[in-house]
Amino acid sequence: MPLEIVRNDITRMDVDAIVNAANTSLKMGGGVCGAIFRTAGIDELQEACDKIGGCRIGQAVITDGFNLDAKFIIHTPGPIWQGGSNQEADLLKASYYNSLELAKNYQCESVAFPLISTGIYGYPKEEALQIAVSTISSFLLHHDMLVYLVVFDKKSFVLSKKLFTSINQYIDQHYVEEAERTFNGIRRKERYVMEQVKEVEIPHPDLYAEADHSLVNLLNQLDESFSERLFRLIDEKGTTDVETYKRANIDRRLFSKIRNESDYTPKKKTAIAFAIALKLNLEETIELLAAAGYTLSHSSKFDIIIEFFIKQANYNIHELNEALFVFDQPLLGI
Ligand code: AR6
Repeated sequence: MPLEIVRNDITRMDVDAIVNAANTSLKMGGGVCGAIFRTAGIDELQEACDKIGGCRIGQAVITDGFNLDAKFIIHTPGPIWQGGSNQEADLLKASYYNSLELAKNYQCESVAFPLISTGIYGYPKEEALQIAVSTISSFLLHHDMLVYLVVFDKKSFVLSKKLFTSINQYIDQHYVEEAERTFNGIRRKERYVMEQVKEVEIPHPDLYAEADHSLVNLLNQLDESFSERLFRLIDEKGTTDVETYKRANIDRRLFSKIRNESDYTPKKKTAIAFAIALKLNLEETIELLAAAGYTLSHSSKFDIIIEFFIKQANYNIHELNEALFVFDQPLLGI
């Protein structure tokens, strides 16, 4: 799990680096800073900080962890809350971001943050937590690191738990989208080449009537893609994305791939699962399948079972899957 919110004393965290909510002169202070200095060893840590000399708000510097379990301490002075119109949000974001970058540069695999600025510096906890979580989760979309957000008091912990669920979903979703984007980028190129070959070899006869037979013109005649058609149907049926992928028995992450790639080509069983979820009639089902390059045929047991259910207007995907299972056919959805 890349971002975990825990309730703990940060000095007890067994991680590669802990982050100190520091001041710009890097002197021992109160709050989490005082606790870190006391556990690490006041003299050694102060000496190391004095060698660095200081740090600007939103920037980050690193020292040894001395007597802490953590190998390193990353010191970042967060902004002092002044009502919100003095770039506090940007500076707080910078504190998290620059600390993470520094941790990455020191090959840290795990880092623990306190809720920077939310004590002596007076930043409202709820807003600070949102900034912390969104900055960390955005960073984790592109980097592998285990990040703990260590909250000390009960109030922010309760809030964190609520946010925690949605943030995990955010990271999950952006991370997959990222991976798929690269994959589809490659596939898009392959498909483009295939389309050129296909279109050059067997152009649509109607298109011969056109004055200009150029490849670009031919490609402009493409119908709407599977994904475009699917999301148009979702709108037309007045349903929601969540209802659709749940009724289709489709994994949320796969659904988000399709949502983000207008030229995504699903497996046939996925395309059919959507037809079932959207309660499409036979004609509409065939149209949706065609957009992904498939059809229903009577030479296939699988297709006939699907056709049977659709004609019965039985759109219960689990019943349909039971039937497919009995007939040794692939099941719908994921
Ligand atoms: N473990 C985890 N979190 C803690 C701990 C701990 N041991 N102790 C406090 N917190 P603060 P700031 C939480 O005041 O607002 C210092 O003097 C605390 O509940 O430590 O950024 C520095 O030297 C709060 O939510 O940091 C600076 O001068 C959060 O840590 C100034 O305070 C941050 O509170 C920085 O103020």
